Amino acid sequence: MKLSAVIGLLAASQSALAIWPIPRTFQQGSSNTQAVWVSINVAGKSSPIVNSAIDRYKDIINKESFVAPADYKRGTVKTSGILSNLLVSIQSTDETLGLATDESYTLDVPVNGQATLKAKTPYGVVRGLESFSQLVTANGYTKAILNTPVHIEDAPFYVHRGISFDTARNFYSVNSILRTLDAMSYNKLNVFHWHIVDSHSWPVESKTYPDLQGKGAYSTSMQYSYQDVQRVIQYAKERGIRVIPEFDVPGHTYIVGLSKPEIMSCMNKQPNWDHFAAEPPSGQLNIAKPESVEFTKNIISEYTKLFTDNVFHLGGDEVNRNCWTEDPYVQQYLAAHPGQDVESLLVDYYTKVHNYLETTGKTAYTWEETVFHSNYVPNNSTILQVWIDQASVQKAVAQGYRVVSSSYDSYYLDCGHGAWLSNFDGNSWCDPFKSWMHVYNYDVAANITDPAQKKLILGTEVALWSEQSDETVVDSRLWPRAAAMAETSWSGKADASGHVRTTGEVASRLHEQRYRMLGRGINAEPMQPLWCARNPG
Ligand code: CP6
Repeated sequence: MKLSAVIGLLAASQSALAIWPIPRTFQQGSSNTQAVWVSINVAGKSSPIVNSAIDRYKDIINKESFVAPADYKRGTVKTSGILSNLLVSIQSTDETLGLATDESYTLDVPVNGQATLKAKTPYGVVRGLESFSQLVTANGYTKAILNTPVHIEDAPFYVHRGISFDTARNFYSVNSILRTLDAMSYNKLNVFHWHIVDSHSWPVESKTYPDLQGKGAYSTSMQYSYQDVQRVIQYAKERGIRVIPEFDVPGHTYIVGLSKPEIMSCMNKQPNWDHFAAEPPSGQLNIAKPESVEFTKNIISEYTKLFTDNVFHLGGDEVNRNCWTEDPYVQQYLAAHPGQDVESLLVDYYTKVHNYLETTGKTAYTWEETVFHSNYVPNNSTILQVWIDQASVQKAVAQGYRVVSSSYDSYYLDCGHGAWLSNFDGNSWCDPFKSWMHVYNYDVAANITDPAQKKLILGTEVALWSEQSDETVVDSRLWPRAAAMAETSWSGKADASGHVRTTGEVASRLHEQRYRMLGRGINAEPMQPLWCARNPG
């Protein structure tokens, strides 16, 4: 029998390892182990991250009596051993969270006795506990781990596995963000890219320019205080999730103009907004004014302190030239400065802003246009987030940049929800809806063969642009499609023997993960009739 056929059988049967995303390598046996009340203890040194993860997962495991839909008719399995305890150990208590964080772990569940979870760092424990929690299934009136002994050696394929989350077009409560972080941890995602401001609103507190949120938040309740942000960062950290903020400049900044009109160009042009911006309202920082650079530096100075991650996103997407070439101030400035033009002003702006970010010790993260649609050449430590097409990934690594892909064609989860502007024809280029299978099939490394170039691919992010979403729909917009990306980013496209997993092989396991998430309070949308899972094969 071909290996792919065997894997297909496994995926459709009850003996498949019930973990999403699937571990890189694992072996399992044919016994079952009773797991009535699971205690978890630490051997040797511990850390706050480890302790809080253990508390969390004890709760999840002992409260939850998850039974996969395919197992409803299984009945009670015979167990031949009893799990007495899970013993956790770490090599290092270092809680630094960043691109270099080691998330690997080894998990052993014997038929009888004590299970062990070994990791290099506290975050490996976080990932291993998630896997362990997914092994525990309801078994009649008790619980069991099936197919023991289980041996898992796991580590992520990509170091950067994230969600771009836009809280500017519509507002999300802190609670809905925390719930999203929980859901991310259930899928081993580790980057919350917080597209926190955009032209439509500025919900985050600014101590430097209080009017930014004073005039830019939708309401006094639709704001994130410093405390809120710190709570999100701490909650994320406990789940091994980095919070990377984006302050998108110089485009997508109409909202800044409400409090600082003197540094703006093409504010709110009507009715031909589309001559000046990708979506209304138009407005960009006036790059001919030194005050715009000063403003941006002050924003960077303030928020590099509030947001602790070592990476800081500076936007740079969808900059519109007409906004400046038709601005009377820019025209006057250029007339008085022969040899300069809008392109040189933009390079000058990016140079000053990126150089300033560097003085804070942080790494710049930026949309691909900063490099591909301007003459600016940032240094090679800059991380590019590409979204336009697959060729962008190839271009980025060929030029030596580290890259994260959010290809709109595969990873824009907002696509396919219809027009939101009265003058749209109803068929935007972002249609159609991206199914979980479409998301799963995307290969960020397609057509890249040079190992040195492959190494520059840091990972992937799905994007939830929020023109048509807020917390009322966030769970179903994100899940299970973000989980589909999570598996390809954690597990890679292929298994240990090189077989590229197909959507047909993984469907039932993702279906289970969707039910697991429902059980944990995440309203992930259905993938298929429940009947399919109850009548496998
Ligand atoms: N907002 C910002 C957006 C988009 C981008 N940046 C976007 C562009 C095209 C599509 C969907 C979203 N709404 N700030 C592009 C990076 Cl199809």
